[in-house]
Amino acid sequence: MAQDINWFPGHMRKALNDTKEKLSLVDLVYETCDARIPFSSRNPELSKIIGEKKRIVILNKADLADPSDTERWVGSLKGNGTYALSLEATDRKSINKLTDLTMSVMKETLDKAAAKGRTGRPVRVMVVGVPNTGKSTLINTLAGKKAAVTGDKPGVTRAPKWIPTGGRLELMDMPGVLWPKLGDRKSQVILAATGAVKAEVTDVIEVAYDAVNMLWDMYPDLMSARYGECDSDIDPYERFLQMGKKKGCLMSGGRIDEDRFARLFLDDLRSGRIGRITFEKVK
Ligand SMILES: Nc1nc2c(ncn2[C@@H]2O[C@H](COP(=O)(O)OP(=O)(O)OP(=O)(O)O)[C@@H](O)[C@H]2O)c(=O)[nH]1
Ligand SMILES: [Mg+2]
Repeated sequence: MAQDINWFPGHMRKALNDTKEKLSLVDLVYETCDARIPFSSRNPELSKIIGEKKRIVILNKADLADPSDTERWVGSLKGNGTYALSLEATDRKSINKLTDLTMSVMKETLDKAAAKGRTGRPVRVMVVGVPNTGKSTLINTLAGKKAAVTGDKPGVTRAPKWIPTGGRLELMDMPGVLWPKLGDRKSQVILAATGAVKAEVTDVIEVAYDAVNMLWDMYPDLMSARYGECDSDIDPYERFLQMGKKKGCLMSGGRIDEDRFARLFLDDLRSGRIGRITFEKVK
């Protein structure tokens, strides 16, 4: 039986408290999630805190997700006062639609302020979301400079930080936050597989094995293109070993190095080498 994955260090609890405390300082919240797992990468604790505050849900890393699923997700998230769009935070061009949407969401507030003679004040935005969903990257792209630290692992940003963009936006970078109980096993696995959970707190073989099985069910063509054909009735563990063998992950005596293959597979998945995949479909 696989162990539950838990990762909720002190700085995340502090970040949740900071979010609550600093929310009144901002006009708007950008909530980033991972377009490959739009349900599991949204933190219910954050949602509760954000409450009625204006928010734009950003399905980031859209370049790694299945485009038709992303379109469906954006459609299903939008409405009832919530705004949603998909992005590639590393790409300046894809950011323009976020700036446009922000200005249209804020128009009424800015017009009212202008009527009282307060023109040109910056729109203040807090950027929140689960770890590794591209908050700091998005801020850097919006600011046009490397003002926030980024990294290809979760838990990079440790404390809130205001970053002016030099334009109409002032952004507060927040640490990524998870919540103490991370949903069911599938949610835990896809959060870990896509890199929102620190590798050190997971069993990489278990996570890779479960993710491999999910992807064979959902994207058999992409999987066989990268890891070779497999009999459709093959035992899943045999299939995992066969994939490891094909990728040359062998130990002395010809045994499969499961740990090395698991890491190789997760690296392929995170960097998009398997193809554009979305683990969660709109119901
Ligand atoms: N492919 C792809 N990678 C992205 C995108 N946005 C961010 N990344 C990568 O995702 C990783 C995490 O980015 P960060 O900006 O550090 O994420 P964060 O949400 O600030 O993470 P924490 O501070 O740990 O919560 C980095 O390696 C980025 O280069 C994107 O749209 N597409
Ligand atoms: Mg960050």
